[in-house]
Formats: sequence, structure tokens, C-alpha cells
Amino acid sequence: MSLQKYQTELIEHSLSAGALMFGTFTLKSGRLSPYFFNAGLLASGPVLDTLCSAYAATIAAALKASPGLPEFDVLFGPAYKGIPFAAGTALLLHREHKIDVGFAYDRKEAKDHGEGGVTVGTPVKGKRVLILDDVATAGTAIRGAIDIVRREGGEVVGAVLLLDRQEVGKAGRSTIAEVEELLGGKGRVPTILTMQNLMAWLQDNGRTEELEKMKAYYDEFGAKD
Ligand code: OMP
Repeated sequence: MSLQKYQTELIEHSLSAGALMFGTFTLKSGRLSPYFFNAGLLASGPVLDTLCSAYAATIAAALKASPGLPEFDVLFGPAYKGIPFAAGTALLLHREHKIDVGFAYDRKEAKDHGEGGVTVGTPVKGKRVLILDDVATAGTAIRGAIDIVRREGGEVVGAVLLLDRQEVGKAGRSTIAEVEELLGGKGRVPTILTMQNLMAWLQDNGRTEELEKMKAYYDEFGAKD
């Protein structure tokens, strides 16, 4: 598998920012993983540039693909990590791809005074919404974001992810296939990177020990469909 230049750049930026780590990590799902991607550490001007450019390019390509993403009105970045990423991506969609959309995010705590409500930014009610999230393992986080937008009256037409860990989801199939089905079918959840991309990078860079651990993990939790 050959990596695109923007994928290699993102992997290398993530490693130097400490966001992509190899070791032993307990995941939210309880799985014991040989790697972890902490997108919260992608927090400098240059790294945000690389990341949001990659999100914007992935969305633009998915809008042209068949089956792909339908058009949408609002990019929704779940709090907290999704907030700067959705804002930066909306800016780059406009500047680099002439795609003009609003952006929105949720509050972790609902407000009962002032403007009220759970979401901030462009109202999602009655709008076609694309969720922008970081990592999907078993799919709990992304399903939570879908529920928030639907409760606020938005129509979720897809989700773009930074990393698809290519693992088994709640119903025993691939998490991405399960979420795509929930959102209307194939092509609805494009991703910048997959676990296979990370393994290709380890292979290209001769990091055999880490690669072997990744393969063993994939054998246990990887989606086979
Ligand atoms: P699921 O909710 O099981 O899909 O796991 C995804 C969430 O777990 C992300 O939104 C993160 O909160 C966290 N996570 C990471 O950030 N990076 C990883 O590499 C793995 C996880 C994880 O715990 O599975």
C-alpha cells in the first residue's frame, strides 16, 4: 500500500507532536492496544494546517466519489477536540476547495439561560450535517455525536474521521460499515488515515517490532468484513 504525501506528512507530524504513540494502552472499549492516537496534541499552527488540509481534501474527494458523501450545510465538530478541527476545516474548505459550509459544535454542559441550547455556531436544525471526529474504535463516540445532532433536529448525512482503527464494532462487523449503514450507506464515512496506513508507514520505516505488535492486535480486534 502506498501512502499519499499528505498521509505521510500527517503521520510524521503526529509522531513528532507526541499524538501518535506506540506502547501499551487501555482503550475506552477496554481493548489493550499497541498504539494510541491522541488528537488533542495536534495543537500548533503547522500541525493544524496539515490536519485541516487533510480533512478538507478528504471531504472534497468524498463529495466527488461514487458512492460518496451527499452535499451538506454544516460541519459539526463534537466538543472538545472537534471544535478547532471543524473551524479550521470549514476555513480550508472555503479557501482551497470553494466549498462554503457553516460549522457548529456542542457544549458539554447544556445552558439554560442566554441563548440556551446544546449547540453553538451555525444552527443544525433542519440542516444537512457532516460530523467531523477524530478516532473510531468500537464506534461509541461517533454514535454519541450522531445522537446530539439528531436531537437538535439536524440530518446527519455522513462523518469524516481522522483515523479509522479498522476494528470490530458493536454489532460484530466493522465499525465503519456499521456507522455507514446508520447514515445511509457506503461512502458516508470517509477517513484520512486507517490502521493499515499506519502499518504501511511502520513497514516503510523499518519499525518491525512495532509492526509485529500491530499485526497481532489487528488479528484479534481488526474488522474482517
Ligand atoms: P470508540 O468510542 O470506541 O469508537 O473510541 C474512540 C474514542 O476513544 C475517541 O473519540 C477517543 O476518545 C478515544 N481513543 C483515542 O482518542 N485514540 C485511540 O487511538 C483510541 C481511542 C480509544 O479509546 O479507543
